[in-house]
Amino acid sequence: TDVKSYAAVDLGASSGRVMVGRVGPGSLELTEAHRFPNRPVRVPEGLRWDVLGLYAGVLDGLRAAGVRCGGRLDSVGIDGWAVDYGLLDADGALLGNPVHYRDGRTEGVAEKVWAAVPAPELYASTGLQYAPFNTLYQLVASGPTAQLAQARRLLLVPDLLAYWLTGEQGTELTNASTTQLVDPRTRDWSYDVAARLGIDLALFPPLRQPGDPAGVLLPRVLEETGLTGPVPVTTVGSHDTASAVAAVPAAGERFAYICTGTWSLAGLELDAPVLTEASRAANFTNELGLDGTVRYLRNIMGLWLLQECVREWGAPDLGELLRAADAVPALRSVVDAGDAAFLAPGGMPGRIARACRASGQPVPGTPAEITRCILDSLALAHRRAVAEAQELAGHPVDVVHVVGGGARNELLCRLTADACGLPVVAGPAEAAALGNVLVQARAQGLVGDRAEMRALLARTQPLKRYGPRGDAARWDEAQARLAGP
Ligand code: ADP
Ligand code: LRH
Repeated sequence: TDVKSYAAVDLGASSGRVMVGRVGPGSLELTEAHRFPNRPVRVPEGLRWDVLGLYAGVLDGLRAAGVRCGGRLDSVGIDGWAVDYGLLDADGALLGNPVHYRDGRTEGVAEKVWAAVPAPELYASTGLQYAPFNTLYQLVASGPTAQLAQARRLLLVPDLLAYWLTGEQGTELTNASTTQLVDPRTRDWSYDVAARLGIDLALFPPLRQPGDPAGVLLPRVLEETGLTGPVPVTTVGSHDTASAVAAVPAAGERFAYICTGTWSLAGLELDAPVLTEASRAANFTNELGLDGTVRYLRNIMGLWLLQECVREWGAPDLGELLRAADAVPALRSVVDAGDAAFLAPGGMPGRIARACRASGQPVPGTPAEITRCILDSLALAHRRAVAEAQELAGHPVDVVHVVGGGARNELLCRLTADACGLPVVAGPAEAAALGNVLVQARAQGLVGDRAEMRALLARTQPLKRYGPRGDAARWDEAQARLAGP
């Protein structure tokens, strides 16, 4: 038939999934083959990813995907969260468990880095926001470790899994752009920055681009998954947010997007980076997207705030919690959802309560009140990011697209429309997997350019629209409470 089957491996910070995408002329259908939790593990030396558990989940998922497709897949693509990596020794074996980006080892490292490369210069060269977990800071933090001394290769997490599946190594560009070691103007390594910080770029295998071939599944992998070979692996936008932005079902260019999952990543798709001092001060990042695009966005703590509370509350039903939060009066208390104080795991309800008290607002007590505070705060941060991105980039928008798991949260979408004062189009929730599938399909000639990919998504995926209501003044007043006395 002329319908092809693609497996998209998508590793989010809260769950991994293997999705099957079927693409034909003018058709696109996505189904879930397998989902598995992604839980950080704390060991005495710090917070780590269970990368072997994730790889086992990927193998289970490929098997499940094969079962749906008669054992035949036309290609596999892998995307995942940014910045983190595994180190390999001279034999190609993994050295230890990849460090979790929420681990505390980069505390105080930024000051050391900025002494060698002043922050404004670093921004002008790499376009990346300051975040303590950027790979650059992680590498400087691990500089003195025995593990780094032994390392001969560094593979970003999706590239590491691709290596285990195929035996081939590469560094995918969109995810490389999150290391803070890439120049967004040349879309190549920032050799000067790396040299001045003593970071050995030879650790990274050569850059590869979304759409490039990435090898074929190894015989042993075919055996374990029951798939019939050969199964090619295709390089996709391996940064999950790059894949998600590729799957924003927008028409034209006047749109903002918010990728809402564990994080909220709010911003614009641009043709060129914005490297101004004002942009740096506002902590906007210039990550790389498909086809020469730049993802100009801000990181907002996102549904992590809620995930952590829900974990602490013993995992109550999310739907019920959101209905109860809907009944709580709006904007009673808000916190700064961009604040790195919320980065580390643990004690989230207490941290939110303290932030409300410190800014002289009523302290939310019940789970419903805390949930409402989180969603109001996220919407407020969305409002600010969407407004500031337009201003800093000189790129006005008429609509906000909300994609990712948060697109399923109707209250969050409604509040975001109200806060931004713009219509919100919500969906698809599995945008990263869809962007992953479409880049594979495009590499095999089934779809055309980005505009065509987006038109196909808009035609085939269920989307929900929210019109803005209410008045901007209420949101301005809430924002003012966070500005301090
Ligand atoms: P990540 O890729 O970062 O792991 P996802 O994009 O999968 O995250 O989003 C996960 C979040 O989506 C959950 O924490 C939850 O808040 C939200 N979510 C998922 N399903 C629903 C739902 N049915 N209703 C409301 N929110 C949902
Ligand atoms: C979202 C994400 C985001 C990064 C963060 C570390 O999953 O990739 O784009 O900033 O994880």
